[in-house]
Amino acid sequence: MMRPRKTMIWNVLLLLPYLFAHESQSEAVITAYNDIGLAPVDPEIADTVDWSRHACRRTCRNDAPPLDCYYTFKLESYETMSKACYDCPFNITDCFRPHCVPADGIRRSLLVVNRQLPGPPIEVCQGDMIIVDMINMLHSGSTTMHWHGQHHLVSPYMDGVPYISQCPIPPGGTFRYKYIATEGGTHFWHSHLGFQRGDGVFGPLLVRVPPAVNWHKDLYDFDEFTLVVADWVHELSDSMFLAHHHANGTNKAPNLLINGLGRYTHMRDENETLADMPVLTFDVQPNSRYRFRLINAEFLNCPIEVSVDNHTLLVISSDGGDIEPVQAESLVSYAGERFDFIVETNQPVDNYWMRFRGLMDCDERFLSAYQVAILRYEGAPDGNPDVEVSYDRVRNDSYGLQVNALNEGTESNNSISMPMLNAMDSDDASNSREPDYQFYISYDFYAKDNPSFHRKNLYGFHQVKDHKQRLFTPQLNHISMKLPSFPLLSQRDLIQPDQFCNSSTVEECEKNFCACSHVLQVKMNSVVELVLVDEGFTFDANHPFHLHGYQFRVVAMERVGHNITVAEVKEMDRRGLINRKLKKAPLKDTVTVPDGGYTILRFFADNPGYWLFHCHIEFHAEIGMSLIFKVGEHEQMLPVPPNFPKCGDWSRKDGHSGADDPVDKTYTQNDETYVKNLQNLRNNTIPMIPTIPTIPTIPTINATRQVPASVDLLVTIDHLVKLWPRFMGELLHRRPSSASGPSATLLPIMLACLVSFVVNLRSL
Ligand SMILES: [Cu+2]
Repeated sequence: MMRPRKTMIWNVLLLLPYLFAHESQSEAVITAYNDIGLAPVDPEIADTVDWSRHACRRTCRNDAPPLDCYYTFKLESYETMSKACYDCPFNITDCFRPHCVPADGIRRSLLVVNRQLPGPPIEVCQGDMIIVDMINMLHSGSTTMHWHGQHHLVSPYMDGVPYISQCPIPPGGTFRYKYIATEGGTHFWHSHLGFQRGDGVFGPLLVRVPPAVNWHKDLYDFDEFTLVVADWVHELSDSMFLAHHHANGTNKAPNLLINGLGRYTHMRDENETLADMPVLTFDVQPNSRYRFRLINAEFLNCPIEVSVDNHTLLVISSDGGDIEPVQAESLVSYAGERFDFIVETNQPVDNYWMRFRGLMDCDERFLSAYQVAILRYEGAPDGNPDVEVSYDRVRNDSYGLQVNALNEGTESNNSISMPMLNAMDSDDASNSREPDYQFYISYDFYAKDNPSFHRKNLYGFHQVKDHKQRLFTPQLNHISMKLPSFPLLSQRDLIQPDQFCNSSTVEECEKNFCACSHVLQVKMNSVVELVLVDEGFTFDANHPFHLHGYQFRVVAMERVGHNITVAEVKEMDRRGLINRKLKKAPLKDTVTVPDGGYTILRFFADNPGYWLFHCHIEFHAEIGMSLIFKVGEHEQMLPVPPNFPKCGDWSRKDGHSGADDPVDKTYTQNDETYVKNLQNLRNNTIPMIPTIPTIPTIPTINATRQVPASVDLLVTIDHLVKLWPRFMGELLHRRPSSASGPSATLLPIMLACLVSFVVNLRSL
């Protein structure tokens, strides 16, 4: 068994040749700026510096040394169209003032990093050290930041998942994230706590690679355009979540934002002047090739169809994994996915719409959410393209097919699904070795009494007066994730032997609601195959799945029908009806599964730790649509960094959450009241702090603990013995002033004790 230190040294040694074996070749244009961020940036100025001019945003050269890239992120509650926006949009330049978050012109509260939406871009070269001081300035609410697409082979504690890799950063707290940008490509950072991503806590994380390892460097001239797509609602997502889940609102987005900009309705000032909000505009030169890096930062079920009028998309990369280029008419991206495509400006000088069309919960059955940006050729007038734009659009299949179409797999002749694409990187253990493990992970929305939304016998799922009040629960293998109260990776010594569950340890979860810490364990360096099955009985839905710590190969994807069962997929596989495309299978970290179908993934488990696998729709992940891969044994996981923050449950009687009594420990002041309170606490004369339940074992539903009858019997005997002399005394020395007499008060008590005595004696 390899020791942690040895594993770390090996990881670093393996990384070195990858980072430094470069040879000089051609480069795409990246405008160089100044020297912000080569040293820690003072929090005082963090929300006024222009982070897009960070010194680490540069042309990546083969022989250049890596840089240390510093960022200061201040997370705050904020407001769109605030006083910082002055006359926006009636004076368009006001919309771009510092601290103005225009969004779509509709005022709402939101969360921002450095008073920007999206937050500051991180743009580095592969091998750079990224150092982010995350300052939580929320009044009430903790946070963590996840670096979606980075695997953290030597920094698993930096993955930013609450209760898995770290404790939430409390309000007022700061946490320094520090890791090497190892995975090249288009990624993003986002909060991994609650619905904060939906409220605005996200931003680009671009890791450019030097020419020697850039497969597609000759296909484009400019690499400066990023598209961050967000589904946008007009309230805080916490209240939207509560309203929807308690049958008082919708989970549908009315609008989309592209790089924080978008139109919704015409804006009107007090003089009844009309104006439109600004939309994102890309100024391009004719006859050039532009690489666009598309990031889907959405939080609801709103896949986005992207197209550019009169232009084709040359799709070259997804989730940082380069693919053999395919020409497409359009592409569809799901929450958490990234796509890089090249647009060649080979059309007459003009303005052209880039269209972003919401599908599924964003489509014409609901609120028809769509947004636009403008591709403006040099020499074209300022203004909108002449073409009217609406939610509807006409596909032009003579340009090529749609890539990654909604709920279509390899069975479709009208689209290019992920397994049809070929990876540029050579095959590896993940797709050339037989799998050591195969896990079926099935899901649907289930009619269950999930106690968060339905209480059996009070307002149970089948009991509520209106069918519309029924809340179906999405679950993986009929289990809802229940995260522990401490991070599994950094406080792994606290893990109890019976803490984890999976489908092999729970019973009757198809009928009942089950919630526990859902963990699938695999050995280091094993090949893992995941068969994801979207049963698709309840709704015609769609879920994108994201795996932390790894890239996987997408080896199969098919829609079989409107719905399907795991048994049917197993039978299809047994009969050889499932075709795994192993050779050159594309590498991704987020993938969709057709509703009523399956997607099959394979990964090589060489990154020890606890890694989350979850639906990237926040409303689903946050109510338990996730599970955890435990890769390797604890001693194979990297040692915990010194002084790493700790957290967890605490109660006075809870032995395992800390042997020391924190009340004793924190007592230092000579305060009389404090000492008295402390004594009272010890004498149990003031109410105890309520005991927080310890991590439940599996299954979680336990009957209320019964006091044994023998204990009750002893208590009753005790009462009788104590009451008897008093009863007899008062009976014998009856006082005339007492009208009712002792028997009137003591007799019922004595009788109750006798009845209790008999009952307890019988139940022994
Ligand atoms: Cu989902």
